[in-house]
Amino acid sequence: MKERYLLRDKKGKNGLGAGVWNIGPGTDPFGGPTREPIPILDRLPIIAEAGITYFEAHDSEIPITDVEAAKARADKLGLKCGMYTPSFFAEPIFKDGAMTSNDPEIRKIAVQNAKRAVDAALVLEAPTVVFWNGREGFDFVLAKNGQEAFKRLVDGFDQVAQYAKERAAGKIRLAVEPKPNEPRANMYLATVGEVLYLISRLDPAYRDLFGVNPETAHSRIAGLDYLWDVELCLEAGKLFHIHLNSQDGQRYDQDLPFGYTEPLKDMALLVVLQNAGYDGIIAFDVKAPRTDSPENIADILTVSSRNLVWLWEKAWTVDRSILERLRKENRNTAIAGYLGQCLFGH
Ligand code: GLT
Ligand code: MN
Repeated sequence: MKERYLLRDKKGKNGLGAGVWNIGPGTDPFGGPTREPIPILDRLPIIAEAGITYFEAHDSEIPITDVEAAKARADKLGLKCGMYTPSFFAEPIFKDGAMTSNDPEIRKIAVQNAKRAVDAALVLEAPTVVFWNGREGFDFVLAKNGQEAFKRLVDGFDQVAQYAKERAAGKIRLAVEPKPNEPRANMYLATVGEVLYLISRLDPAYRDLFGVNPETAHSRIAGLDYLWDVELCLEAGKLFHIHLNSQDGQRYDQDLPFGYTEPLKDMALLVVLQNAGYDGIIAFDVKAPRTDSPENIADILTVSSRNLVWLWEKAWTVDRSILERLRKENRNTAIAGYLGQCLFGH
């Protein structure tokens, strides 16, 4: 097997993570698969072979009935589960929201699924359960009472936290992943700021359990700067996990390879993570494009990994005292130039 990618001198977990969905069959909203779907557990060796240390999965991909088998397969490959997540976005029942559905029965099912995800994460020994806001939102004004919907989120997450605290205290943390739109026109928990606000509204007994899983492309889709979003999470002590990828402007969610569109900003982001001593998992949320052939399906992972390792090394070359001096001298353009110098190696 190929060597695993590791981030030199990173605190804590220094292997890289990727989702089993990252190497899907190549569908998009306008076209069916361009590749034979690979059975989920058969994706694990591909992910391991690509040099990844941590795999991530949804309950729809590795349901509770399959977690033992998945764990055994992963153990043999030396892979660990980095995060597990309930899929609230694919099931027709959650078409108008899971925890924020107007139907109390559906909200109950959402909370049950979330609790089951905690159980599955325990078996997989995943340190984090992520909640992505896929269907929580609205396409039509007044289809939901927004204030009520927010209270439902608070209530739902409090229930999940209570369960996680009882079942898995000290083993599992919960992280919410914001996104502003797609698949809904308007999504609740659209930004890091909203997620932090949500956490501030949770029962004080559970606030410590909750953090954020920011995704660089999601900030970009919102027209926000992902570096600031990550800094905000760090300032709040809430950076529990991170999804890296690239995004070519404000359009549909592309899940491009990390390092592809904004390498200078990506390097700066890594400077911030290094300075903060971030010790959690750095994972990719990328998507093998439908134009890639089956034999090259892992390119999306290896390209992202190599870019990350290279940029991580470049980030270490950034002399913090030079940055500090230029800040003091109020030389903003010179800072941009210095980062370019580090990036381009001159
Ligand atoms: C989905 C979404 C991602 C989330 C995944 C976890 S699902 O692919 O686009 O950003 O991280 O639920
Ligand atoms: Mn993501």
